[in-house]
Amino acid sequence: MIPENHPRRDSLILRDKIVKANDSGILAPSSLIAHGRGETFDYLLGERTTLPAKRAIYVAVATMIVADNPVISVNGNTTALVIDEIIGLANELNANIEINLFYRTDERVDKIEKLYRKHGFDDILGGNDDEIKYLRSIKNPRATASKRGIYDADVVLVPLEDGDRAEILSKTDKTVICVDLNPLSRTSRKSDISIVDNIVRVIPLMVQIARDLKNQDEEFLYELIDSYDNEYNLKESLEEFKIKEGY
Ligand code: PTJ
Repeated sequence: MIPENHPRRDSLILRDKIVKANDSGILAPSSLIAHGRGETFDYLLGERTTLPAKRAIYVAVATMIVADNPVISVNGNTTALVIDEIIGLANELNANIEINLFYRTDERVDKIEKLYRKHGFDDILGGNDDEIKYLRSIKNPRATASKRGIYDADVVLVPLEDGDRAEILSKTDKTVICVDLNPLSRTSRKSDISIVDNIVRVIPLMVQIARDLKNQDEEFLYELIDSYDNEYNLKESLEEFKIKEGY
């Protein structure tokens, strides 16, 4: 039981979600380490959505709205932290959701698939029975993708992705959007739109922004997309880590 007035209550609630998800068998053992790393970056960032993160989020949503087949890739951590919000975003954007695990086992895939169904999302891709293809014919487990999902997608949202896969995806002509609290990671550096923020703040904000941007002209959305410079935005994201007095 986490006391209501605990100064780190929100952070402890997230830890609790991760611990429970781990007990349920949907996480890889190193997921807890990955979460801890994310926690540290978030602490240094001041646990807030920065201006560059907001800019990247707007561009990411606009890109997904104008896409033909936007796909949201999900792993254990993302599922543990924001399953309902991911489903909300997929519904808002008419996007597919694909299970894509770094430490893939049939058992974990099966459990995650069942969890999405239990939360009301049935057409989940990347399951054990799905048709799998290799991206750009690269015979590497990190290059596998669902034929109807990432393989065919023009835009892929990859929260908490590992560097190998981000690198392989960046070699395709797909637009890669990542959510990663580490602005120096290979994933952040290889993606086309890098959102340096916590997934628990990003996905709900994306849902809100999607509701707004869906009513805008395509011309406006393309202006947003074309004026965006990810390298510049990443530099600005890094600047936000300057530890300020009074933290
Ligand atoms: O479920 P699986 O098998 O696909 O495995 C998932 C993990 C996350 C274990 C796997 O992809 C992995 O090992 O990832 P890495 O290489 O540790 O990278 C995860 C990145 O996500 C790191 O840069 C973390 O800082 C970042 N991160 C962790 N938690 C969050 C986060 N970024 C945004 N929001 C978070 N809550």
